[in-house]
Amino acid sequence: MERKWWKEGVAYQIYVRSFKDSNGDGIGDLRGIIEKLDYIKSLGVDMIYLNPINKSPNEDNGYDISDFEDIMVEFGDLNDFAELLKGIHQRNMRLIMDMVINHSSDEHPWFIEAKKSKENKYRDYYIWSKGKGNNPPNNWGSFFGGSAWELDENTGEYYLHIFSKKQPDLNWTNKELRMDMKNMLKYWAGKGVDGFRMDAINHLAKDMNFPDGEVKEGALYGDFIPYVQNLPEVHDYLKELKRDVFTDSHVVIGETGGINYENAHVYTGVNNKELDFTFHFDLHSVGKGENPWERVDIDLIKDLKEKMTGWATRDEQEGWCPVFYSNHDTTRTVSRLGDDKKYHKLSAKMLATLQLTHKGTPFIYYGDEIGMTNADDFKLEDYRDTSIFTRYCECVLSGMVSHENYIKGLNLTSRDNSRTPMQWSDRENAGFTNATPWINANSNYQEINVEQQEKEYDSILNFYKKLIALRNKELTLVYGDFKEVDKENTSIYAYLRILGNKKVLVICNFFGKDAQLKLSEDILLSDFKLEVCNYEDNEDNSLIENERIINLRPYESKVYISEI
Ligand code: TEU
Ligand code: CA
Repeated sequence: MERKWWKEGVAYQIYVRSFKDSNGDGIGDLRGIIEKLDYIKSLGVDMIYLNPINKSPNEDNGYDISDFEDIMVEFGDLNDFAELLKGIHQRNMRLIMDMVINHSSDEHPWFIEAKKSKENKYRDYYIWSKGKGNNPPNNWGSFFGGSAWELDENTGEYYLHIFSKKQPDLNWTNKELRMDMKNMLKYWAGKGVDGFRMDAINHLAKDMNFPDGEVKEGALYGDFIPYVQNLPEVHDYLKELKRDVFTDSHVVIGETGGINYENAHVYTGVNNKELDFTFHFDLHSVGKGENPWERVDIDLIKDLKEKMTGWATRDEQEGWCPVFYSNHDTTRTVSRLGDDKKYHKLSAKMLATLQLTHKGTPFIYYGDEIGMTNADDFKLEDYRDTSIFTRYCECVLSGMVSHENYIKGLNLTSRDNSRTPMQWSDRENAGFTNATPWINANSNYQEINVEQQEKEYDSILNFYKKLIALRNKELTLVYGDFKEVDKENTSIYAYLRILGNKKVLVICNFFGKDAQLKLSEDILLSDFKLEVCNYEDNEDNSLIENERIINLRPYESKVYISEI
C-alpha cells in the first residue's frame, strides 16, 4: 500500500459559516478559524476541509459561486485566506478546499453575460434548451424541489439547474469553460492549497438529449438522476483535471452520490488517474423512515456493517476511502446513529471509537468531537436551508404533508441540524458570536460545549483526542488489513486490524442494551491488552467466559492491542 499523507492523517471538516464569528456580524469567518487554529491543532488532526469560501450570494451557503478566485465577503478576503493557510501550514496541518465546479451562481459574470443574448460568448458556458410550447424542455425535477429548468424571459429559452434556480449548471462539453476551470484550480493550487473536495463532481456530464424521466408514484417531476449522474463523460473531465492541474502531492476527493463500495473504483481506481477517494452517501439516511418524520430502528448489519466493511475490504487497487458519519448535508452523528438522550456520552464515544479505528481517512465534522446534537426543537422560522422552502410549498401548501409532520421531518432530517453554531462555551450564542447568529445555536449549548469538556477528564472531547492520538501513533489503524469478527452479530460491530505481527481488536456495542460477542477460535483475548474503553472504569471488567464470550454493556466500546 503506497503511503500518503492523506491516508495517515485525520481530517476535520469546518462549515465556515458556523464555526467562529470574529467581527460581530453573526456569521463565521476565516479570522474566526485563525483564532481557533490552536484548538483545532489540539485535537491532533492533520488536515482541515473547509466548505466553500469563494464569493457567493449564499443562496446555498457558498455552493453558488459568483467569483471562483475571490473570498466570500462575509468570510473575509484573500489576505485573511493567506494568513489562515500560513497558520495551518505553520502548525504542520494541511488545507483541503471545497471546489464547486458543476454550476455557478446566477450572479456570476459569466451567467449575467450568457443571459444577454443567444450569441453571447458565454452563452454556451451553460445548458440551454427551448421549451415545449409554454413548458420546460422535459419533466426533470431538481434536487431542491421544483423543475430543473428555469425560463429566461429575455432570450425565451430555459436553462438547466439540478440544484436551485440560482445555481445554473455549467456546460462541461465547452472547451473554453474547462480551460477557465482548470486555470481557476491552478490559481488555488498555486497558493499552496493541499487538496480539493470536488462538489457534486459526478454530475459534470448530462444527457444533452434531455429525455423525460420516469415519473415515480406520487412524484411531481420525472426522475432526472439517471441523466445527470455518473455519465461516462465525467471520467474524461476528471482525467483532464488530473492530467492538467493536480500533482501527486495533492489529494483530490470527489463527492459522488449514487456511488458505493462496489462501484467507487470507477473513479478511485489507482490506475484511473481521476480521484483519490470519494465521499459517498451511505450513512446519510440511516434510521430515516419512509416519511422523514418517522425514525426507524437501525439494522446494524444492513445499514452499517456491510457498507463500512465493504469500503474497508476493497482491493487496494480500487483506491482509498473516507470514514465519516456526518457533514453539512446530513444530521448530527450522535442523534442519527447513537442516542443523544439517555446514552449521549457513551454512544458518542462508541461512534468515535468506530470511526477512528476503522480503515480509511477519518473526517470529523466540526462539533461531533463534543457530541453536538440535532436541533430537534427548531420551528420553521429557525431553518435557513434554501431547499426547505421550495419543498414546503410542494409538500405542505399542496396538502400532501401536514405542517406538523413537515417540521418533525425537518427536526429529524434537515441539513440545518449540522449547521448550527459551534458550541464553544455556555455564554450567549455558545460563544460563537456576540451578534445575532445567522442561525440559532442549539438550545443545549450550556450543557454541551468545548470549554466545559476541555476541563472534564472523561468528556467526549478528551476521548476523541485520546483516539486521534492512538491513531496517529498506530499505523496498524491506517494500513492494517480489516477482518470482521462475529459478522452475524446484530448488536456488536467487531473487527481486527492487522499489520505484520501487530493486531488491534475493536469491539463496539452499537445499541443501548447488553450484548455478547463470540470470539473466533483464532482470537485469544489473553494475547491482548485493553488500550481504550469508553466506560469510566477503564479496567477490563467484561465478563469473559472461557475467553470466548465477551459481555458488553450498553454502547460499550473497547480497543485491545496485541503484539505476539
Ligand atoms: O451536494 C451534492 C448533492 O446533494 C447531490 O450530489 C445529491 O444529493 C446526490 O447526488 C444524491 O445521490 C453538494 C453539496 O454537498 C451540497 O451542500 C450542495 O447543496 C450541492 O452540492 C449543490 O452544490
Ligand atoms: Ca463574521
